[in-house]
Amino acid sequence: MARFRKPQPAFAGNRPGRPFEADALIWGIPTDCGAGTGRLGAKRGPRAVREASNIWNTVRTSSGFQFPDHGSVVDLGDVKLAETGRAEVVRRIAAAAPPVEPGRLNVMLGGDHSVTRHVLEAAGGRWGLIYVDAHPDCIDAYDGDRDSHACVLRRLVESGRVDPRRTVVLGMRAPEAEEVEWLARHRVEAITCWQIEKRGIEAACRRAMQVAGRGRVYLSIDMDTLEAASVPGVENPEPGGITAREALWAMDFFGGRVDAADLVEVSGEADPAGITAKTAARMLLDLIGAHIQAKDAKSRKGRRAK
Ligand SMILES: [Mn+2]
Repeated sequence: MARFRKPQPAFAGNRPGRPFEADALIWGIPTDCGAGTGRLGAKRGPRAVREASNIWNTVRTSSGFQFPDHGSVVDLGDVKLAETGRAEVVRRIAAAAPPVEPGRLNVMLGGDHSVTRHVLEAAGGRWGLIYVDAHPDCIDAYDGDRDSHACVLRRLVESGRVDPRRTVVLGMRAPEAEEVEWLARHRVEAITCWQIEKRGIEAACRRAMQVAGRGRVYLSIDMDTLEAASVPGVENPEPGGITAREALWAMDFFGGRVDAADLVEVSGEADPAGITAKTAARMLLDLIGAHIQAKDAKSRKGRRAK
């Protein structure tokens, strides 16, 4: 049985290709199975972001780099999910998750943030984690639910899948008291929006990479990190976030440095002008473009050395 449903349309109009020769892989998990702390709609996120990625005439990054000419991006489509039952959703994610391989940026499109946990569990190993989110998602249970998107980081540290000493929350501004206490106890570093305002986005991103580096690094982007005005279509909008410009800068910085990434919590329903999906699409273009540019530069350097 095919594990993916063909994307309609594919991300950034990319042509179908052989996934195992691609520079970047995109795949979606259209579910709300861990949501419920705010508005719903994240299951329509992958489709909304793909549609938004197809509104430009040429596929380029914010700096003008046109990556389809330099590298290949393959969109595998969405994991086929049963409408009922979280256990079945988790099982299907585990069966479909493409392996993370060196040099091929693996990008998952959510879905609510709970899917990040299942993706990392499927990947195996131990990871450094850059968790870009207004909320640190480390309460023990939300309304009795330990698999809620509000508990992701805590479960990942408990299972050993991520190393708390190599984990950093970036763009935090609305933690619960219980979360502040948990972060301190596990010595998980959090860089708040106030610190980003003071030190600048570059220093914040460099610090995040310094914490998470030395080993494989996963970048998880909850769109609610951005200022609520630029992302009205998320489940829990939070005022006071980073600007879209800072978010794009961060994508350009991280694209050549991380092994796998996801972008979650775009609500396909609560996005009146489609601006949340458009911002997300632009962020992904910059992330993937930076990855391909870094790969290009590395191979040119390798050729010169011969
Ligand atoms: Mn989150």
